[in-house]
Amino acid sequence: MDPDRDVPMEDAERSLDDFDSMDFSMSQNANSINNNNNNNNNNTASTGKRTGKGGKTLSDSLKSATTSANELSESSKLQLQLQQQQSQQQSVPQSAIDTQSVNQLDKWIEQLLKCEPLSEADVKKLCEMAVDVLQGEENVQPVSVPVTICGDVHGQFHDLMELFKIGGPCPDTNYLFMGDYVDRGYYSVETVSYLVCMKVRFPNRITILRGNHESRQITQVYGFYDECLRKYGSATVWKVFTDLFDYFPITALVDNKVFCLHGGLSPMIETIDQVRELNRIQEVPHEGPMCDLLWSDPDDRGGWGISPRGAGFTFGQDISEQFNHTNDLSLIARAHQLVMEGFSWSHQENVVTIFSAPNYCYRCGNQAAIMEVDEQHNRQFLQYDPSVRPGEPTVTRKTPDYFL
Ligand SMILES: [Mn+2]
Repeated sequence: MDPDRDVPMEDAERSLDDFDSMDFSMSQNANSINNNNNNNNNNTASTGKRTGKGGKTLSDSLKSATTSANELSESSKLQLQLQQQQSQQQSVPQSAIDTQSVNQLDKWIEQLLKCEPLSEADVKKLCEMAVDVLQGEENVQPVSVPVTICGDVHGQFHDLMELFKIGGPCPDTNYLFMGDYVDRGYYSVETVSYLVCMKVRFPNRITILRGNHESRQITQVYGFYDECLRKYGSATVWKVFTDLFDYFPITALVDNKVFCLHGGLSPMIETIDQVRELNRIQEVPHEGPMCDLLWSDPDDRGGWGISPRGAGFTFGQDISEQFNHTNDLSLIARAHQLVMEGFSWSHQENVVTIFSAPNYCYRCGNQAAIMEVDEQHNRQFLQYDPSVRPGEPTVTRKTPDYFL
């Protein structure tokens, strides 16, 4: 049985009323303009690459400006050149990261690697940067091979570190995560902070899709909200992250052949183009195609079925075969269900489930896995066991079974 179905509807409606992504995205824009201005100043000062049209360096130009008889006109020219360079820089796409941001991100990543949460102010800054990156991505985000595809992480930060040991460090290895970074484990804050940092730092090397737990409603019940309150003393960090979750892409398409998403198929979606038409920038709805993509599960029974989770559907092999045929796909890769070996084939290899939280909830005894897809589209599964969590007592708390 799945306790996710027991979410109180009143909470859901209240949090939908609280939704104010317009305000948030407007403040992002204001901030990015400021950042760009800072960048220009920094780049001019630090990179030393600014040369005039005749190949003059800045100091050459300044020297000639002070010694030449045409002092005024030389310095005016220089000013004009600098202005032109600045206006050119302002047209650079926002995805280009400046030196200052790289240094800041590297500092945050170093802190998070020690499993130390970022300050509230830093989380706000990080999420502002992340909105700029994620709003440029698509509902069906294209991803190239080689890539390593990962399933649920659920706040098990030390096991996420183990994942990167097994799969290879990012950005040397490209990663695609299929959602459910928060809830259940004790380190949702550190886990989602780290993955979002990596996304902003290496936007073309890591893709982070949305899972059904990347939601205001679900996180109020399954741990992330409480963890934010405990670690920060207020709900601000929870608010900032859950506002960011609205921007996460909902599916990815690896080399036009492997369709990746958290849950599964929807009776309202026959083609991948129909996914592209959805408005994803919102809280995960209670029903409809976007809900189904994040909630559905494959099933041994054919056709569509009612999901025991209370959201999404179950879908049979006939549905998977038809979807893969219609869209010229070789595979649907998804997460969302605990599988004891960390991966599990279904529907005659039309669907694979990948689960990357070993010993889920610190008590399930399962292995975790990730799936490498190489340039020739060969697939290899890497399995791993839980890592040691230093200084933590053995868990005796009862956690409800969730995946049956
Ligand atoms: Mn899930």
